[in-house]
Amino acid sequence: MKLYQSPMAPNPDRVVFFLRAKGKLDAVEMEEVSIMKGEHKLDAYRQLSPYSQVPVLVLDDGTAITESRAICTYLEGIFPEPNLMGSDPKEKALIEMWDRRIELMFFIQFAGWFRNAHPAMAPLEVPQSPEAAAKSEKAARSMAKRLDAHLSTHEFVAADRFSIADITLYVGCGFCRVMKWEPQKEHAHLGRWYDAMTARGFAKA
Ligand SMILES: N[C@@H](CCC(=O)N[C@@H](CS)C(=O)NCC(=O)O)C(=O)O
Repeated sequence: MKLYQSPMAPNPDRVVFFLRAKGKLDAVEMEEVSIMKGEHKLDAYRQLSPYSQVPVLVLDDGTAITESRAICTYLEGIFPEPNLMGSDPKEKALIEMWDRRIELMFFIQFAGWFRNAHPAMAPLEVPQSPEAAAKSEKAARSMAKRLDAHLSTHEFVAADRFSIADITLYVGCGFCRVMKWEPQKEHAHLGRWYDAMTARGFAKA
């Protein structure tokens, strides 16, 4: 099984951190794809990822799985411990609820800001739009505030325990540095939670 990933890119990091949290990083062969060199647009890579996105997990039978969360669902199935996606219907639903909220209302909003505003993204986001950047920035900042309020009464993002939802938020917060924004420094509860996540070590190379 091989994971095509790009260091520093947030979606691949979600999968790499998930594997590390499972203690299974060594079970998967890694291949680096340089987005900045356009390697994800080459024909051979498109055979695996038709929309030219990273990450992709290629199974030993050749099946290619894209979408970070779908890859994590597969990994959760084959490496069930420690459980990171819920162990009963209620937990599964709550963890998915928070993971999707974070992905849709924070992670993707931040990406919209970054892609439309950062000069390094100009070749990938054509044309960049200052209006789209401003709208996405506002949405990401507003969700950070909501997440801070949630974490003022919760130790973890979902289901009172460590889960994939914590990993998604952690990757998202860390990635915000590319726009010189650290929501975990701006919001005390987010900051407390972020430090606790750092101490768990799943983000350590
Ligand atoms: N929904 C996809 C998003 C994947 C994605 O957007 N990956 C970025 C890297 S973080 C990418 O491949 N960008 C290349 C491009 O936009 O050309 C997932 O969850 O895996």
